[in-house]
Amino acid sequence: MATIFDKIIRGDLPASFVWQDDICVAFMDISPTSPGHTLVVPRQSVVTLAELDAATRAHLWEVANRIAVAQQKALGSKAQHFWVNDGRAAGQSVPHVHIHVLPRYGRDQLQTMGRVTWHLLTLAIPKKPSKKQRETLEAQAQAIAAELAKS
Ligand code: DGP
Repeated sequence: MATIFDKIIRGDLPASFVWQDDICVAFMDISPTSPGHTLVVPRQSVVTLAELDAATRAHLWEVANRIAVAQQKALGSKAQHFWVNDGRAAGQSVPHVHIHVLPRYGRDQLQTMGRVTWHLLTLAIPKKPSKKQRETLEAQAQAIAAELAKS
């Protein structure tokens, strides 16, 4: 069965893309835990990292790292989490492997803890961002994409 991410990759659902190549895509998380929260997703629709070949796995991490650098330049983040819920029992809600690149801005521990808790508590609830939220995601995506294009 097609995952939400398959539908985004096919263009059947909207998303704010920061990167696309033959192997993977990256787009803004619909429910960001911090401003700029990006997902790196292989075009191959498998659930866990172990189901990918080594070259694809390595490519995903390379793209995730480049996105983190671009987030710092574009959005002023100071550090980031690379976060993988690698299977359902690890809290994965979309059964299509992906790396969260979650920017951190410094002095944001409490805010991030609150947002992570909210994120986990509401994972099962379908999200419908407002027009303004979509515009914010799109603006952040374009800023990150512009930095990636320079690198
Ligand atoms: P995980 O729990 O690791 O499977 O995280 C899945 C993430 O996917 C979660 O942070 C929210 C995000 N997400 C779910 N549905 C959509 C969607 O339709 N569009 C986008 N852009 N992100 C989504």
